[in-house]
Amino acid sequence: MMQDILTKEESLGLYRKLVLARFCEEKICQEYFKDEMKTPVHLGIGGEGIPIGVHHCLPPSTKAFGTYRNHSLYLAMTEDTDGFFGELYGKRNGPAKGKAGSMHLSLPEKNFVATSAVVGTTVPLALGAAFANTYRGSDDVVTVFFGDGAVEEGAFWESINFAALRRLKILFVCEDNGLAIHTHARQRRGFKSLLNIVEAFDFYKGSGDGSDLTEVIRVTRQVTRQMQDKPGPALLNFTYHRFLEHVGPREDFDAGYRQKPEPEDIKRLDPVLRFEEELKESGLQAQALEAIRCEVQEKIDRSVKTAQQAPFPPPEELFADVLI
Ligand SMILES: Cc1ncc(C[n+]2csc(CCOP(=O)(O)OP(=O)(O)O)c2C)c(N)n1
Ligand SMILES: [Mg+2]
Repeated sequence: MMQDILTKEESLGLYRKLVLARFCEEKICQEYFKDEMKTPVHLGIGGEGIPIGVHHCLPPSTKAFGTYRNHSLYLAMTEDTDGFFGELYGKRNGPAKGKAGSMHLSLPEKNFVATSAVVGTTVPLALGAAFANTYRGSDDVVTVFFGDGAVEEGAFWESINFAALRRLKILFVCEDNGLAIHTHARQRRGFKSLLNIVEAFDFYKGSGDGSDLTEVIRVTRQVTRQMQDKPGPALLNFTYHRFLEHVGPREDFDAGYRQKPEPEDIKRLDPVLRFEEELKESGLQAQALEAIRCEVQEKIDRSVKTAQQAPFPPPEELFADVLI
């Protein structure tokens, strides 16, 4: 039950973040065809509950790393819609002054350290940050989000090994949609259970339905408590349904590699509808939720206008802030 683990204030804050992430991506879908956003977009519709829920359970000093499917994490950690859309439009008011685009969003001053288009690549970076914490005697946790495709990268297993060896306080979070582009996990993997293998490395572990924000929070709290009591790494695996194509704003069920969910399944697969249902069952008035939705939509519309009107970085700054 939601009320057993979340206060009313927390639930409303979480609903606001869910709606913020969802509405931002729906806005991208509406605007993308104008070809003003010069960036590929990997939309996370269906998976928003995972970064939002995990982030909710960790103290603000937690450094986070992620993938190119990073919008919900960025928004959960920063709520910075001006910077978000600025970056997507390639404008100077983006956190990377328009040079990163969607796939490399970061805001280190908010502990959102790095995301990348290269699969698995931020896993060893997060490991380094966790090692640095231990080295300095800091109690902070580091968290790294990655897709199930990253589990087939060598860097993932090397990182798991070192994290276990040094008992690092690092939380590995697999955002498991069962797909690497169009290829299902069963066509890619020579092993049966990721969680069982990782347990052999002496890890804390947890898993659940990532479409259920309350469950994400319950499982994450359990594991982070264990990490606090006796330092060590943990792996969380949350499943979810990717509603849209791998990259871009459309559905792609006509591509034939998977089936469109039945209408009666949508309520279960959609984390926003699911959380909304729970909020109503807990006695929250529909008007309170409507007020949040309106406020969030207005904020997003303002940020998109600001981004459209913002200047591009000037040509003389082409090589500024770039490592070459
Ligand atoms: C090292 C590397 N290999 C291959 C690719 C091409 N590629 C881009 S996304 C992707 C699938 C990754 O799937 P997953 O990690 O499950 O993330 P999802 O897109 O499902 O969120 C691949 C193979 C890449 N970007 N980087
Ligand atoms: Mg995947």
